[in-house]
Amino acid sequence: MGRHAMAWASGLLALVVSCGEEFTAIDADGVGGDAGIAGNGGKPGSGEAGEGPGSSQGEAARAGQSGGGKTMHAVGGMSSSVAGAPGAAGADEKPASGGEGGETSFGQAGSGSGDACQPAPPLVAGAIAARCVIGASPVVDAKLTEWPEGAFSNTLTYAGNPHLGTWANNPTSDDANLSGRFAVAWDGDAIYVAGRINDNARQRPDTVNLYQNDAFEVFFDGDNERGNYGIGDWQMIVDTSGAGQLYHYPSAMPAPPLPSNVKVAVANTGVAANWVIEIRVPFANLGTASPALGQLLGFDVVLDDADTLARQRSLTWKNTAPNVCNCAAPPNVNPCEPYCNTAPFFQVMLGGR
Ligand SMILES: [Ca+2]
Ligand SMILES: [Ca+2]
Ligand SMILES: [Ca+2]
Repeated sequence: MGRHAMAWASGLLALVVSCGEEFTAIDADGVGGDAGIAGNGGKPGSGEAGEGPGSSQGEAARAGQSGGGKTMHAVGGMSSSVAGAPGAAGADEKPASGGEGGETSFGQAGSGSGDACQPAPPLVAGAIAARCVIGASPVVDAKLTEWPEGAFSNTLTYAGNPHLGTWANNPTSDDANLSGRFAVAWDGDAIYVAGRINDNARQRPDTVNLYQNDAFEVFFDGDNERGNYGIGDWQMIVDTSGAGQLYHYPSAMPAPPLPSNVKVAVANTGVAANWVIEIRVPFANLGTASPALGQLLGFDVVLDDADTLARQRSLTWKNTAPNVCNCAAPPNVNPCEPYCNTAPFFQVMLGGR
């Protein structure tokens, strides 16, 4: 069983799951509202009615993130701050403006002769480029000022990406409900990922299986071998509290916490339940200790959204076969989800500055 199956069996929702079949969700608590997340190619649910700001505020308070407050979270030896969720509807997220000055932008240091980021390799087909930041590495503090806006060109939306769960099929409301953008960078020691996530209601109902919460998942295949999960293959999950887990299919849930040398910081943007995340993963953890210009890693991103219940919808950046899932134990011949097998991943190339 994959993690979806185990999760549904243990949550509020009683359901039967086999990867490749549609999920059936039952609202066991009688509250109503959303149906659970649907299976691959799943059916539309009951819509988004009832996911108002009041629900957001109430759930945020339960998670210790009530409006206006600051909560400190230590993750992987780093502190991260999460401001409270005001619960107000808003436009596209913007990074918090306070205290973000003075950081070096990419491309403003280390250029010129002898630059380890040169020459920039040509982008390989089927890959995105991670920006080389040797000499100007980002600080993992959930302040994304050192990430140029243009770097966030990788998007996840209901209209544009594989998705599961309950959606309105309305671009405006769906994008406010869950959407995101991310950027990737690298230096000689680590790969960095920054994300900007739009959400309308913050929710953290599950402290055991973090993907049931509002969460950002990053997948790596360190040597790009693209098969069953092995050494250097990662699914890391970070929720809006800054807590993180490292899942490794088909290992049993709950997944262990992230290694202490992985740094994560998250912050609320102050608009709706939108949030940002910044991640640093040492290459050594991915089995590729000597990164080089032009090197390829398997890579993928998933966004999870819980608004009134445990996870109600998700977006997957790359998913090669969403309707023919077979997440059976290895050998996994036909994976549909990046948590089953690294084959559905896209690639990130270690690019120039
Ligand atoms: Ca930063
Ligand atoms: Ca949402
Ligand atoms: Ca949410």
